[in-house]
Amino acid sequence: MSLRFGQHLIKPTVVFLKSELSFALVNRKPVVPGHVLVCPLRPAERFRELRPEEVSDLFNTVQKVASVVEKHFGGTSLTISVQDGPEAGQTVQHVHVHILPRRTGDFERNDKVYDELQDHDKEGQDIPGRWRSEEEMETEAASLRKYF
Ligand code: AMW
Repeated sequence: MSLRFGQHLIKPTVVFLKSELSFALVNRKPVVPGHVLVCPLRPAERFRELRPEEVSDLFNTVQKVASVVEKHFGGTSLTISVQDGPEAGQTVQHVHVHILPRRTGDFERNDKVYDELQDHDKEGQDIPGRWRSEEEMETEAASLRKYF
């Protein structure tokens, strides 16, 4: 069964973890290798709308997923980020936590990752020709699913 991610319908084949109240999916336009997303199952738009048990499940899931993607993608640090509202760069109207494995020298200036997060899915950037193939996303999801 497909899962809703804001305005998108997400195939189960690109989802690699489902908990009681959250799910994790691979990204169609990752900023770095291993850039994945964790969302509440309920399509709440803003972080403030989440119930305490949803916040708890979401961040417990983030912690598990973050450890796995850091290891799997050979990172040595992580950027964990929420763009909460359009002025903060949110384009999908469904709370989601970005998890990005980081390593030395991945950006010329370390905080440039935040510029990239702002820009990578803006109009003009987020076009089908720049998305990963479904096959690539499914292969990545399958290899991450094995950790859970
Ligand atoms: W936001 O700018 O709303 O904080 O981030 C939305 C994220 O969701 C981006 O990283 C974007 O690449 C990703 N994304 C959007 N639609 C899909 C989709 N259908 N499948 C996977 N990732 C998606």
